[in-house]
Amino acid sequence: MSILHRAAFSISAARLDQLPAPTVAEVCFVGRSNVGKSSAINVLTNQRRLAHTSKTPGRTRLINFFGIADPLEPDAPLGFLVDLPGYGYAAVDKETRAQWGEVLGGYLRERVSLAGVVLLVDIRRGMTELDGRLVDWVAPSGKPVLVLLTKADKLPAGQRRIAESATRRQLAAVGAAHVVPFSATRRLGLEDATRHIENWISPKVVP
Ligand SMILES: Nc1nc2c(ncn2[C@@H]2O[C@H](COP(=O)(O)OP(=O)(O)OP(=O)(O)O)[C@@H](O)[C@H]2O)c(=O)[nH]1
Ligand SMILES: [Mg+2]
Repeated sequence: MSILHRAAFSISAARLDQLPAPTVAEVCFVGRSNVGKSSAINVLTNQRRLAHTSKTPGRTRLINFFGIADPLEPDAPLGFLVDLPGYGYAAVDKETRAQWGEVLGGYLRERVSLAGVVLLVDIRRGMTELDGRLVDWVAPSGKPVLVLLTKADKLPAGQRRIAESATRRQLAAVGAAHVVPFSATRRLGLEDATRHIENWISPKVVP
């Protein structure tokens, strides 16, 4: 069983000053609205409704923290999975969008407990300008990025591979990026993604 299956809701925050103290490793899920962030969290944690999913873009409006319980210390989590609101949602007014950009940018640049970033990109659409900007925010920190090419069930295998190599080329300048075609509905790429995220939260010590 994956340690990620032990995730449970901890807190929601609207602003950076409401986040828990940065004491344990955090893995955040970022990407455009409706790309499948909440669905990915649910399948990775093997829970159907841990993170709220919706057909309506812009559903996740708060920063939601899910704690991974430590079996030896039930009161102190081993780490957190963090579901962030999506960006690029046209129906959001300009001011809200600018505000959110600041919260997201601040979180990615300054959160000392951030161990790795899961960037979700719709496999049919590929990386957009906003996704590129996000990678640029993270890159200077040297933190690893796992790109999940979501909704891979919507493309035949050949096109999936083309999208995968195109994304790899776009990320060539980012040292620690790993690209995985992913489907929450078909559980595609699940093992690979799980291994990566587990290792960020609870690194395997290699002698
Ligand atoms: N076919 C298919 N649909 C998916 C997949 N993952 C998510 N979806 C669908 O895409 C829609 C959006 O999924 P969410 O997980 O809510 O997306 P989100 O990125 O959390 O969206 P916001 O919180 O609004 O930014 C829902 O209708 C999901 O059922 C997938 O792997 N395959
Ligand atoms: Mg969501």
